[in-house]
Amino acid sequence: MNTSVNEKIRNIAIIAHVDHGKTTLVDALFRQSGTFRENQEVDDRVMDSMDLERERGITIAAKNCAVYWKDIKINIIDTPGHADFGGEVERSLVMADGAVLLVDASEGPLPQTRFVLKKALERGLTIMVVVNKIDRKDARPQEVLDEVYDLFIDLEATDDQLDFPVLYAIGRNGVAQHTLEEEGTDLTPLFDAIIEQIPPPRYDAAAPFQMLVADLGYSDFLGRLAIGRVINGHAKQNDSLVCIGEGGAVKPLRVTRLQTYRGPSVVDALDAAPGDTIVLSGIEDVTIGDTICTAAAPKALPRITVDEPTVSMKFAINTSPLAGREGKIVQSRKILERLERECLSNVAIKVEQSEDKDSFLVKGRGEFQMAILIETMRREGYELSVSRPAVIYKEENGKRLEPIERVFVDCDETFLGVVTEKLSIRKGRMVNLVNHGKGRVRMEFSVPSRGLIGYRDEFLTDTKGTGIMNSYLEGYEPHRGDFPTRFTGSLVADRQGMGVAYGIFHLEPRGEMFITAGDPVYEGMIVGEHNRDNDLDINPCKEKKLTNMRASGKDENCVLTPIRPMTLERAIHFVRDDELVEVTPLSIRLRKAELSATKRHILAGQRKKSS
Ligand SMILES: Nc1nc2c(ncn2[C@@H]2O[C@H](COP(=O)(O)OP(=O)(O)OP(=O)(O)O)[C@@H](O)[C@H]2O)c(=O)[nH]1
Ligand SMILES: [Mg+2]
Repeated sequence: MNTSVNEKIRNIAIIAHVDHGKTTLVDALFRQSGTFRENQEVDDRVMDSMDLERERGITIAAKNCAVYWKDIKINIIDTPGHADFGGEVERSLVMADGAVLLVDASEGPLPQTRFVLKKALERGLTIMVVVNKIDRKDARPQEVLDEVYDLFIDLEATDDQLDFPVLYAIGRNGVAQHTLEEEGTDLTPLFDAIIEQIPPPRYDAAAPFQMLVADLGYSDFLGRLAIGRVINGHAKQNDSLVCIGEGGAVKPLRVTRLQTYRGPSVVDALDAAPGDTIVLSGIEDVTIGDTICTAAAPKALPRITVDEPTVSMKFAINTSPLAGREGKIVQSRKILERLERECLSNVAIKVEQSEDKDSFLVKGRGEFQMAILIETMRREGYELSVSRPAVIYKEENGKRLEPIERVFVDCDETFLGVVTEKLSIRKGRMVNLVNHGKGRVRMEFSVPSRGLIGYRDEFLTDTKGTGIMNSYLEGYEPHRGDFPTRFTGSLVADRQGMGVAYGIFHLEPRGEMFITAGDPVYEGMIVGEHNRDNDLDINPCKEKKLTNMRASGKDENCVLTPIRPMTLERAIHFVRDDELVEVTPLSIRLRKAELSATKRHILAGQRKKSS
């Protein structure tokens, strides 16, 4: 092998726990490298370009971009910090030679810091640590840095890896500095450190063109785009190449267009150079992990592997009596096609046909990732029904093992009791408790993943929005036994019709209502949460009987309690195993899987008998 380096390029991924300031830092890198015209109006968090990313204020998909510093091109991948999108980080690290690990100067390393750092160390990347947000009033940068060292040691970093460069930054102000004492003025120290510390890409100068596809895109003009890093060699427009798919199938392709990154967008490239990240068009049938190379030397690179999915949900056609009224796309074949398309570009998602023809088992990294996929689909016009997320068990020596998470809780000590109680009902065990004596406690639990589904919302309510909870997948353990997913029953409509103020008003004492006057209902639809633990069939369409002796105005006096909007996430967490969420572009409804009250009663009777 004739190893050379491409001094003109650096490839970095920016990695961190959620909200530690990755995307904001990329904004500043753009601004200070002259990516934008002077006076150009640019939004905050440019890289969060998807609608849902902007609405939620979080990064969902890892994205490439590039800046120039002193004639050197720095390819940057802005990655998501939410654990459910961890697959995106794993996928993007194959394009990088180094990683900038951001750590919030107040929060310190958190579970996803651990996950992303572990993945980066495993790939042998050179790591730079940036203690970010040192402007926070509660910043404790020195302590945080110590915690980062501890984390490296805990992850068995080599001596070389432990010798990481450190910078302190206020990403939002575009400032980085080497020490806490100095007063930084801009990001020059960070740019320089990237150029000096991150190794330039290495390649085999004698090898022909070879590229690893790490992402897919789509353009109306160019069709499917294969995005990835050039490992060796060069390529030009019109070159005839081949793509090696999973299993070794070789497909020919002609390069119709070559592009590389400049700022957040792409520009045409005459030549794809080794080490650079390129966007290649000319092949429709390509997936992440494929190798694109020359026909003369068709050698596949190792495929991209990511961690296994941990939760699954059933996606099926919408079979409610209201099906097909609000969505454009309703057929199961279309739903399957859409899900298969998702699998192409979303490496952490897998789809399987389930036993019945009309439903599919979708597997992913967490219920939030699932909710984002469902939300994306409903915005595209799909209607479907989805089940409660279930964790994926493992079988080992005939024993059923379940995923266990290590949960870190930081909350006011007054909530210690309620948090501990709720987690122990869910078969969680406390493993550590630290009371700093300042009114706040830090607790550590080991909890089955299935106990955490839907618990986050409750946790926030229980701690009055002030608690912080983080977790990571610790491993698998023997099943810890059953516990109820919900301690309340459902209020179930017993007929088709429309919610009436009078009827709903008189049901309010029974529990929290999900519908209001004028909302359509059907038999088997869940219209509220029952205060008791059993389901109750009720009639929300009931009208006041009109009598001749009508006291004026009395029947209009039903002032309904305002309902909390039913969000997709709340719905997914609410439903039990015998219930479904009906999703359309306009509505989120809850329903019993079996709509007929009679059939449900027969089923319940049978269950009682057999138990
Ligand atoms: N105080 C302070 N806040 C910052 C700084 N940088 C970013 N923030 C804030 O931190 C929040 C999260 O910023 P993002 O850039 O979206 O964080 P992120 O790491 O990209 O988040 P994900 O991609 O969702 O993991 C935003 O409200 C920012 O305004 C900083 O230097 N100081
Ligand atoms: Mg981000």
